[in-house]
Amino acid sequence: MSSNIGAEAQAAYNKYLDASSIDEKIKRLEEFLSLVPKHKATEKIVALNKSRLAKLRREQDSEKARVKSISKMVSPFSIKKEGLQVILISDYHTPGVGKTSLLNLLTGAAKEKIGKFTAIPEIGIYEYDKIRYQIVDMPSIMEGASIGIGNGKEIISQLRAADLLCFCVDLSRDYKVQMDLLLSELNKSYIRINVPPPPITIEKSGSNKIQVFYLTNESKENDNIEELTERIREITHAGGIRNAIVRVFGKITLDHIVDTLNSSVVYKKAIILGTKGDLSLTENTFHKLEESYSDKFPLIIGTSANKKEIPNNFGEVILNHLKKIKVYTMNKSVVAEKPLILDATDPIPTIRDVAIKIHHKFFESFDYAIVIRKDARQLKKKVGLDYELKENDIIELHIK
Ligand SMILES: Nc1nc2c(ncn2[C@@H]2O[C@H](COP(=O)(O)OP(=O)(O)O)[C@@H](O)[C@H]2O)c(=O)[nH]1
Ligand SMILES: [Mg+2]
Repeated sequence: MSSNIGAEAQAAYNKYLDASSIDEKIKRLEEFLSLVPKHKATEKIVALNKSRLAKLRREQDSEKARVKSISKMVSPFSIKKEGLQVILISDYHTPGVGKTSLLNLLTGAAKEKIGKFTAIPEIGIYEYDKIRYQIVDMPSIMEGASIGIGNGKEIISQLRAADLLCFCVDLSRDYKVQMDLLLSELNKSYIRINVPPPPITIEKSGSNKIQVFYLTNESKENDNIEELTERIREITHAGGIRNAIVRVFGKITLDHIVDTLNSSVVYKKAIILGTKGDLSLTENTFHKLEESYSDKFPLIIGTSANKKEIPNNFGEVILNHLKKIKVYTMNKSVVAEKPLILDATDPIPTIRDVAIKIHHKFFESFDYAIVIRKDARQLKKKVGLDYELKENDIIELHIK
């Protein structure tokens, strides 16, 4: 480069030539352009390097856009939910407990992943009675998953969306070690298993105090109500809420109050699937597993992927366990092939739920519904929005 650009500018230019990254190049070139004396003799050099700088900036922008689009790419851990989501989980161990084998047995998916370590979820669709169950085979849960070990955060955030968790327990190993790890990591991640949400609500209010109401007879049977009310006030206050209406509907513990204040807490239904039931002595282990956990887990099933053993009505079993029922809609006397799944827990589902679920217009312009119930005295009935539904009802909605 010509000598009339000055030593400082020359030094900056040399650094630009040596720079390896775009950011560094841009920085050095900007430096050079600010140092170089602007006169006729340097005109061209300045223009040339301004142009270089502009190009580098464009490159920098497109690089930034690329990085951004990568970070926006859907993570393999964020699973698009389809049908009822059933997630298989287990502790980390080699060889594995048999999750992928179960996934394959139910859905035919991921055969090539059996016996291999999988770092991301494998997914398959299991269909029973025209109901689709999305079976998710999660990577194993390691000790410390709740603080992020082994993609723990990603795994656990998915569990929060599940309709059902299946604790897969290898019956040829110590079942307690496996159960303890899963229960402990989930509990630390604020996932409560097979317990209903506590009978208490805490609602922020405008008033300048924490008011506590006991709204049912059962709630009035809590020990020492005066002291409990004081504790509720203290805990709610410590949780950062100064003005609230607290409603108590049943017997509660102090942990219930803490959980109610913590919006991260979720309540999930879970079952246990004992695996490798074909191996020796596993029958004995299965009975012990049942004895130890039947209080907490109302459904414990023994399986063997190798012998293709899993209840052949597995779909029905889990639908019942989830306390859901299926009903069918009918349009111009044609019954839909696919059922509609409704929550059969309190309150009992009605025509209103079906109307809302299908389309809001059915609810807004509702006139009447025809319900066909095969084992009822009156096969066909004309009913209103409040009519309570039963499993396998066939429903035709009529709008005004
Ligand atoms: N004997 C027996 N072995 C099984 C069974 N299911 C899985 N395995 C074996 O256990 C190992 C781990 O199985 P895999 O399904 O990959 O477990 P994952 O790591 O939990 O997904 C493999 O070698 C399987 O062949 C079973 O029902 N019986
Ligand atoms: Mg696997």
